[in-house]
Parts: sequence; structure tokens; C-alpha cells
Amino acid sequence: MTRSITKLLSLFFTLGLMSQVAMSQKVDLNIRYNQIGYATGKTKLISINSTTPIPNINFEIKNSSGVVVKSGIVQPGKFWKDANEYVSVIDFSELNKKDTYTLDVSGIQQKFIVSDNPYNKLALDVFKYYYFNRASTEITEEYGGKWKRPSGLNGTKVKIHSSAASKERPEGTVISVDKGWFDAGDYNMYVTNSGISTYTLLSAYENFPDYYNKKTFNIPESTNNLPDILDEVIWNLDWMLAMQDPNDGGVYHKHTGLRFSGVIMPHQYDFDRYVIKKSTSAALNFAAVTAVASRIFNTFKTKKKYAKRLLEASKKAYEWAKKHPKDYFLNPKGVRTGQYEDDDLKGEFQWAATELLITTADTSYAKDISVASISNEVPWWQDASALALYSMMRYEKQLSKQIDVTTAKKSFLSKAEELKTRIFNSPMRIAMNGTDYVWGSNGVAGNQLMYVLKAYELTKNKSYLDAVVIGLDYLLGRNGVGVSYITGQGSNAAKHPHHRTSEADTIEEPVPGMVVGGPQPGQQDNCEYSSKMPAKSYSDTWCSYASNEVTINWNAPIVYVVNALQYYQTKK
Ligand code: 9MR
Ligand code: 9MR
Repeated sequence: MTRSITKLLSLFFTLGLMSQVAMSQKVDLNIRYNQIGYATGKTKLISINSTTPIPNINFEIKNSSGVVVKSGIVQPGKFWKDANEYVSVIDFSELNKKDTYTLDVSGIQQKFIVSDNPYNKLALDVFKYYYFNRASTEITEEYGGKWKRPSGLNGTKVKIHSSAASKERPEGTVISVDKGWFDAGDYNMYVTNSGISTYTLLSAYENFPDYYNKKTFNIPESTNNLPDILDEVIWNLDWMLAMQDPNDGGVYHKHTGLRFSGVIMPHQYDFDRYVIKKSTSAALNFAAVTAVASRIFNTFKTKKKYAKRLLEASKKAYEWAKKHPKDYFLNPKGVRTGQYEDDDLKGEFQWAATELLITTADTSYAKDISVASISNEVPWWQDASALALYSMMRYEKQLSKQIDVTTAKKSFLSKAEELKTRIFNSPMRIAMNGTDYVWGSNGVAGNQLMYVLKAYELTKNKSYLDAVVIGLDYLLGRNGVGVSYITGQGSNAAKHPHHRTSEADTIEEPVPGMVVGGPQPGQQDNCEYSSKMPAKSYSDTWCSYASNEVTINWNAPIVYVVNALQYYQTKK
């Protein structure tokens, strides 16, 4: 090397250093991390996010005694288009001593936790959400702590709405429709959304019976001889059963007032309540869930009768749907509560037929199944298709003579692989991407993780489990806004969910364990947001029902995933 080049290089180097110092002072750096803590023995990531390219700067991690246990250079970030941010990821997987550590990046510090089982409280709280949202019962201090409240929405005097009138049940007929979980921040109940939510909890039990047989969640039924998760599900199943018209097997789409109530506690609710219009979507969701429930309860001596009743109800609802394949729901005039509309029910037909085939072994249901036509997209309330694939994978052997499980497996694994690849390779190391930021995007995030977890259950390929562990960080703070999207979990968790009870009670903290809707650029509520970017379009305000409501369907996959992670983490 000639002298002049050396000189030139050293000049560049000095200038480079100077500009680095200048930049690190200007650059806004945000540390995004999992606020409940990282599990020993698992991959651990923190992201450094910035609106401008990230310069090469030093970082160090100290343990609780102040000893530096890791240091290095924050790599130049990759661009994350959904947030319009640059992201640099620090991988500290090798730190496996449980402790509280401090990360220091250019003078910005953040404490974080590594522990053997970070999932314990989270697993309990996300499940308990269902108990807190029970209708027709008091929440007592013993089970609800400071969120105790009087009973509300006792459903013994519900009217048949004009849209639901029949010869046997004319308009205004009073029926009893008790129990159930409130759908969300509102006090209404919808069979379609109960479909995927209740299935997900049942599926959690079906796939992890050893874990749930021993797991208590401190609910009023905890001392009986059924696993708590099934007791909780019964609370909603009893309501679903009441939503079926015994005369023809059709299922009312929803049980609501005519409009949304004000910000009140359940016991203050005083609108008239109705069952509204039967729909094909309600019948199919109902048929699928009751078929799954029937085969599970049939394994308990004390629940055989219940199992039989569920199966009969399931078959009747399915027959009704076949006779009324296109009774799509839209709000009748004068009804302004949630709609849960769906005019493409191919997936729901396949799902219901699959569950009935598994439960009854009656091959006539196999004739209604065409595996190649089942979409493998991540499921949500409007497209349950992949739930059929999940159940096919669970009963792969039993079904192999009746349907094309090989195709189902290929399709299922190809989607799981795609999601896993996104988690490992995207700038932010998450599965969320582009159009995933919809109303309820955190429900998408949860269902993506559940999908990948199911691939682990099927294949026992550890990379799927690793991906789920990393991906869960997203909901707990390693995301576009640095907020933990689950109430009560982490130092900067959502505090003002669109949840009537939490807003109307006089308790400062919201009910814990609720997954809020999450960022989405639609901003249909016209509230104040600090960004329009899809991954940052989130407002932690009561006002924001489009990004900060909670529902049974967004919590369910998180119940599934977190309890499964706890199972694998503590399994000997
Ligand atoms: O509170 C309602 C919430 O539970 C629903 O999910 C949401 C969308 O249907 O609607 C909310 O109610 C809002 C209504 O639609 C418009 N006026 C403001 C209401 C919230 O305060
Ligand atoms: O989760 C639903 C979302 O996919 C829709 O875009 C949105 C508007 O139709 O409605 C959401 O469901 C709400 C339901 O209608 C009423 N209860 C609260 C639900 C969550 O916001």
C-alpha cells in the first residue's frame, strides 16, 4: 500500500468516526424488547429501531452486579417498511443465567429479564380474561381480586327479533339465553366469533391434555373434577346451545341489544336483548365447535350426556346449513351492533364437515370434504378454513383412509414454513407483514404463532418452536410502538383498552391479560394516532375501538401459544 493511500484511508477513518459520533447524537434510537422476560435456553432478541439509518455504535449488556457480560457493535439496520424504520437486532441468546440485565446503547439504557419460566403469570392472565368476561355471573374477589363486580346481563328474558321470527317462535317470544362470554369491549355475543374462539380453547385442551388436566386457573369450578379450561368453555357452550332453535336446528347469528351501550358496568346494562336472524355462518361455526366439544367431553364419565347433546345439536345445525347454504348475515334494519358478516363459507363448510367426520367416523361427511380446495391462510373469524387443516393434522392417521391427508399436510406445512421464514429473516424478526395489519392485527399475530406452533406439534422440528418463542416478543413489546399489547404484562403495557368494564369500573388498571386489537392504518375510529404507518398505527386510548378493543378471538390463540410454551419450557 502506498503512503498516500494509507494517509487517505486514515483520513476517511477519522472522518468516519467523527460522523459516527455526530450521527449517534442525532439518531433517535428506540429499544424494543420483550417486557415480560426471555426464557433461558431459548433465542433472545432485542431490536434497536430508528427513523434514520443506524450507524455502527457500541452496545453493552451488564448483569445485575454491573459486570459487562456482552458487548459489541450494533449493526447497520435493515429497513422495515411497515413501520418506516430501520431495525438492528441484537441476539443475546447465550445469556442463560436468570437475572435482570441492562442494555446500554449509546447512553440509552433498558433493563430486561431472563428467567426459567417467564410464561407463568401471562398464561394465567390471558386465560382468566374469559372468566372476567362471563355474562350472568358475579365476579367475586376470590377469583377476580380487585376486579370483582356484580352480575350482569342475566339472559333469561331474551326476545325473538322480527328477523328471527318463525311459526313456533313468533316475534317477541321470550326465551332463555343465559351465560356466554361478552364478545369484546361490548356486551354482545356473536356465534360466528364464538366459533374460532371456542374451538381454539378446545384445541388447546385436545392437544395438551396432560398439561391442562393439572392446570388450575382459580375459577369458581376449580375444585370440581373437570379441567378448568373445559369448565370455562362450558360457560360459552351452554350459551351457544341456547342460540340454536330446537325446532329446526338453525342458529341465531347473535344475541345483542339493538345498539352498543354506553360506558357502563354489566349490571347497569338495561337495553332489551334479542336473538337476531339465523345465518349459515352461525350454523356452521356452531356445528364445528359442538362436534369438537362432543368428542372431548365424551372422554369424561360425568359428561357423556352433555357430549351426546352436543353431537345431536351439531348434526342438526349442519343439516340446517346444507339446506340454507347462503343465508348470509347482514344487520337487519334498526340493528346496529357488530355484524361479523361473511359471504364466503366454503371454508366453514369444510371445517364443520371435518369435525363431524372426526367425531362420528361417519364417512358420509367425507363426501363433503375436498381437501385440495381448503385454503391454508392463517385463520380468523371470517375464514376458518385452516382450522379444518389443524384438525386433520391432529387426526392424520384416523383420517388417512377417508380423505387426502397428504395434500392437507403439504398445504399446512407450506404455510407454516412461510411464516417461520418470515420470523427468522424479516428485518424485525416477526411474521407480521404488509396486509396483516388489519382491524385486530394482534389476532393475526396470535394466529400466525399458533399456526407455527401446530407445525412443531406435528413435526417436532425445533425450528418451529424457536420461531414461536421469537415471534411472541412482538405482542410483548418488540414491535412498532414498544408497547406490550397485553394488559398488565410488562412495564409499558396497554392501559386504556376499549373494554367497557375496564373503562367504567373505578380501578386504575384495566382487567389484566387482554390482548388489544393492535396497529392498523384504517383508523376507522377517527381518534388521535401518532403515525399512519401500518405497524405504528396504534392508539392506547379508550376512544380507539379500531386499534385498542379486546375480544375473545384475539385472546384465544395467545392462550393456546403461551400455555403451550409454558408446557414445553417446564416439561422434564
Ligand atoms: O364500542 C363499540 C365497539 O365495541 C365496536 O367494536 C365498535 C365497532 O363496531 O363500535 C363501538 O362503538 C362505537 C360506534 O360504532 C360509533 N360511535 C362510538 C362508539 C364507541 O364509543
Ligand atoms: O374483529 C372485527 C373486525 O374484523 C372488523 O373489521 C370490525 C368491523 O366490522 O369488527 C370487529 O369485530 C367487532 C364486533 O363487530 C363487535 N365486537 C367487537 C369486535 C372487535 O372490535
